[in-house]
Amino acid sequence: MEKKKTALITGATSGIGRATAELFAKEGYNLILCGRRQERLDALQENLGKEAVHTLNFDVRDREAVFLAVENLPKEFSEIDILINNAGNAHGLDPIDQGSLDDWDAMLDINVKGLLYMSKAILPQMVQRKSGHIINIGSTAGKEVYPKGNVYCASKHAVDAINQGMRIDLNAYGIKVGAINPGLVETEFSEVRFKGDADKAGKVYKGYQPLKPEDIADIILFAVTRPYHVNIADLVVMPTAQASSTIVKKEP
Ligand code: NDP
Ligand code: 8X3
Repeated sequence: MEKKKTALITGATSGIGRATAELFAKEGYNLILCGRRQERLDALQENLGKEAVHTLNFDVRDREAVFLAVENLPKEFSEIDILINNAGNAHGLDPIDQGSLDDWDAMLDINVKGLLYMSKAILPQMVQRKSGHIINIGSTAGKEVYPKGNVYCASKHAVDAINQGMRIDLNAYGIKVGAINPGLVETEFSEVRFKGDADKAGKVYKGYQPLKPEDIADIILFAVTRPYHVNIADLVVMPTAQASSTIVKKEP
């Protein structure tokens, strides 16, 4: 029987990460699920099965915590086949002259540096084994810039560049690297962006059918189940109602 693959998913407590965890659990993967909200990690482990799920609670901004968590994985979970760099969010939506420095720090520290810390912690074992698959969750915001998106878009453009750089540098080791770049997906993303303002967040997804986190989970599963010679290198996916970051066909 083929050995069960182990996937580590950052940002597994909500949205795209949680949907991916649920789908991968159904498909029989061993899972390392990461996030900061312990009660959600506990619920995931309870629902998805204690044997197949290991949880890690750390902030991806805390580089020591990232390395400690990866170094101290129990033996059954220590060999990571798939890394899904998903943790991230937008913080604020302001013109550049009015943006908050704390929001800027959060986006660059989480979306860019957090992704780098996670990758740096896990890459040595993939390089040594000459195998592995990294999926970076980018965004349409990493392909184009929209009004008031400034620093969030910059963080996702950085993910786009890092995805390309990883693919180039890891090519020699046979490690697959690819990005999935979603458009509008209804998750807690806008609630975080608007700092808990549920009304404002809800309006982002009104008047059209946004993507569901499960739609992205399906695509991630598709990417990791391609034959070895096929790598989904860079994929953009939007709701049908969306044509670009700023053009969304909404019903009145
Ligand atoms: P959610 O807010 O629903 O989920 C974000 C996840 O990231 C949570 O599990 C959260 O867990 C985790 N996270 C956030 N900050 C940290 C941190 N400092 N350390 C560790 N974990 C953290 O949003 P989405 O599911 O929508 O977002 C997932 C990814 O998809 C992000 O990278 C986002 O940029 C990207 N994306 C989202 C789109 C959308 O429209 N929703 C479109 C394009 C891309 P916890 O709070 O428990 O730590
Ligand atoms: C999330 C999509 O358009 O809100 O990355 O930036 S958007």
